[in-house]
Amino acid sequence: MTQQLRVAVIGTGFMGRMHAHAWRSAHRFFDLPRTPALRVLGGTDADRTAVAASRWGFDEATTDWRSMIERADIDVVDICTPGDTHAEIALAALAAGKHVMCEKPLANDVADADRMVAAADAATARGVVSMCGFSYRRTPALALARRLVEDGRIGEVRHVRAQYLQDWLSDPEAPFTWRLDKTRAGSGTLGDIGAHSIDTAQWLTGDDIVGVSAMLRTFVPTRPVRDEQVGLGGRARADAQRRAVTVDDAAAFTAEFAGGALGVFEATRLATGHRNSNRVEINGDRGSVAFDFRSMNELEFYDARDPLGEQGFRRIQANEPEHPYADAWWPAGHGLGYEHLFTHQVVDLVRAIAGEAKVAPTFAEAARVQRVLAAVEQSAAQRSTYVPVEGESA
Ligand code: SOE
Repeated sequence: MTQQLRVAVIGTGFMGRMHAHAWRSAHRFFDLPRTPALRVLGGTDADRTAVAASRWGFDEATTDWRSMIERADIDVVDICTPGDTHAEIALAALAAGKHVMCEKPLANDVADADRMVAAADAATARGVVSMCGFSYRRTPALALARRLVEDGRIGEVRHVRAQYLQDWLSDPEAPFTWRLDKTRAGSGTLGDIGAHSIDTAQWLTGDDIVGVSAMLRTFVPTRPVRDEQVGLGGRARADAQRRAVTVDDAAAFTAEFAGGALGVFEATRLATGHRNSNRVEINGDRGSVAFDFRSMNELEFYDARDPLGEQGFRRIQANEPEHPYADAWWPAGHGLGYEHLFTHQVVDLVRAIAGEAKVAPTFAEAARVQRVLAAVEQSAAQRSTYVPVEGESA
């Protein structure tokens, strides 16, 4: 067994659970230069955190995240909490010399994102690694798409088309959560899943969005407050209090890329019938790539240089040994799932911490996404006026 990498995860929701699974599984399927050890899980409710820590394989549980960061026996802090806490936790962890993984979006606003970038840059000089968890980059089919675009197989990029559609909020009686509170989440669908589309588009094309024209919409202005004792996803009582939603339900925006490509983006959590339809298509002058998470093991590739009589979108199963990450898992054709992306994310972070690979996305890349989010919100507030994206490329 290689030297241990002692991990503290903060957050016991969907992402805390998912990241715990990733830390537990990575070294069991990949040869890693360090062996993750799940030392301590941090949460807000003592009982719930203790139960989760025991089930997810942590040595300890705590409700005091600061105590985790001060410990000499912690090497990595993994932030899986609502966005309003990302900056405070990351700044403290980086100052303490801990490597940091932070869930997306990096922060709730550009100012916090910039503070996190400055702290990460300073910590890098001390050998401390930081990454933002845009997990879809670790999908083998999307990593193949990036390789094809980088290799010029689709030629000059002209169109980027991205829709991220969910429907867990399409029922107006779906209960209020922190994701609907701007002070906690920073924004709604835009920052939650629109951020994935923005990062995926910039990463796949290697090009930055430099300006947007946007609309945001909140279709359901208030939601019932669910009793704490009703489990997540549980129904609120019929006479429950209702609380004002202070974020967007849906976002639609066009985008201009530095290299001239035109982007069309849509993100919503009210697209009835779409549980988690994360789609992206890129059209170049020599071909196209298209991905739909609902068939996450496949990439559609169109090569305009194929003989005319043989042209068409081919569906590539990205599970062959030469596809990114694929050879650590099952024989070709057996496929991977959503959870594998997070294991791959841990693999890449551990290798970066050991100096075997460059870390990506950095906080600087994630701050670039934050700038696009801010420009979308500004444009929407100005009746879709075109708004340039401020700041340098990452
Ligand atoms: C909820 O919309 C959510 O859990 C996002 O927060 C995740 O980033 C995405 O991967 C799945 O959907």
